[in-house]
Amino acid sequence: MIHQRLRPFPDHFLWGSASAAYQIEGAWNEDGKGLSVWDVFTKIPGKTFKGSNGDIAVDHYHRFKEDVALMAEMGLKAYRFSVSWPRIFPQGRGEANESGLRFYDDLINELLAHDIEPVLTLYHWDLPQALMDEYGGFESRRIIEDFNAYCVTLYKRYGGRVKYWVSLNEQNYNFNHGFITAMHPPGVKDRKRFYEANHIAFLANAKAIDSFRRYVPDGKIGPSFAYSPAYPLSSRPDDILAFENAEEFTNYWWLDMYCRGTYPDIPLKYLKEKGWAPTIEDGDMELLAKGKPDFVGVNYYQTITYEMNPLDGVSEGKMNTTGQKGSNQETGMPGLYKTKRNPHLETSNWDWAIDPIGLRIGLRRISSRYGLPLFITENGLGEFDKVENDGTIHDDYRIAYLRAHLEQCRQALNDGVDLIGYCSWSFTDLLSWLNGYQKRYGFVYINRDEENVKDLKRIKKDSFYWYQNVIQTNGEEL
Ligand code: BGP
Repeated sequence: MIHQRLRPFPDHFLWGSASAAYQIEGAWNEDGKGLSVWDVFTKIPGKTFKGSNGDIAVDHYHRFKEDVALMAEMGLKAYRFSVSWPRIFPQGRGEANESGLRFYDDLINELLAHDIEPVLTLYHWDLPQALMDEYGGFESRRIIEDFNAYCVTLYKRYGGRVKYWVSLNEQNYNFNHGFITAMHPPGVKDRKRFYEANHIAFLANAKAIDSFRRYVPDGKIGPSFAYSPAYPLSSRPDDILAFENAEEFTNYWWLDMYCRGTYPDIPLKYLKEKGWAPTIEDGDMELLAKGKPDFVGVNYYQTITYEMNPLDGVSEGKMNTTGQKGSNQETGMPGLYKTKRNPHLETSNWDWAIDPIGLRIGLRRISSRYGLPLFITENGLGEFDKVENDGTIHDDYRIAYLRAHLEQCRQALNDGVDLIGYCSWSFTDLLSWLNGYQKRYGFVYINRDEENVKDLKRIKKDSFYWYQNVIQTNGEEL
């Protein structure tokens, strides 16, 4: 679709930026916070780049006022952050920790005082370790009640001040790594357990959304989905079939459940034959039907290209977590699909394809299929940054990336997608779960690396001033 004239971004477009508790807060054992699974997992040798962890992260817990002041200086309209569940319930359930609740009170008040709309993520992967020890986290249905009680606590406390809420962040990505590649906690490789736990997470998500309707009737809630739209490697029919497989198994399995409350038929039948389908108990489908969101949160970084994978084909491949370009390996599901490098796209140093048009394609696919408003809750470029001798940081590659993606957002809006906002990933540099601190995403540089916490000084990059102007001109000057 080529538009002759482009309408501008809507007036109340949420120009934002995002983060997650474990990646920025630090203060891992302060003021009554309990352990999360990431506090424990990152300490297992070999799990993260150079053994990096979020013990101190970028010390946002102690420096949030300075960080919010920078957001205000930039003119940010929205800030997406997550609440650490074990900061609120150190044991996962039981009595709430008042100091934890107060921290987010202060953060929310600080944002509102600067006219920044808080966008609160309920779950960005930091499950209380206590619940993992007690019943295996998402492998037990007990988590549905505990997660709901935690969410209701936050609804009651913040519901009057926070309008936008994200339920689960990237359930697809997090569970894939938790139960298939073993790169996230609980570090399991078992497809049956993957689909079972994932189903329980859907139930927890639906229950939390159902409760939201009672406690925050005027609010808006939706999950954030890690959407990598699938492409076929070529027009060969079996590559097209591989791409269809990938879209159904890696995307619609989640999106259909969130938006329609059902699993797509063809993957479900296949999984039943393999013995991997989740157990669906009486009442599950009724609860899942209550989980319909107000918007779909889209975390977009790249498209993924697929070709057919034989039955004895590849299933596991090493992922580039070092920034050594070209070290990423193919992966797939035998009999369904395998990933291929797209010959038409450039990649980052972490081998992520750079594909702005893919964002427009993805937004259109979701919009056409489900007819819901969309909110880009993450999009950004992880790269090495260099501080010049005079203290400046010229991240023109990041500006180019963000600009190109925002241009496609505008195209998508003109196509008819109801896009309500855009949160870049991320506001400050932060811990990249598996890739340490050298894979930087922020508008604001943080002076630290894996070995050395240094002074954690905040330095504005060129992209800071660029995005400031984008917001000021409501996207007219990209
Ligand atoms: C998403 C996560 C974020 C963030 C981002 C960048 O999957 O929701 O928390 O980390 O990706 O990924 P990475 O840090 O692996 O480069």
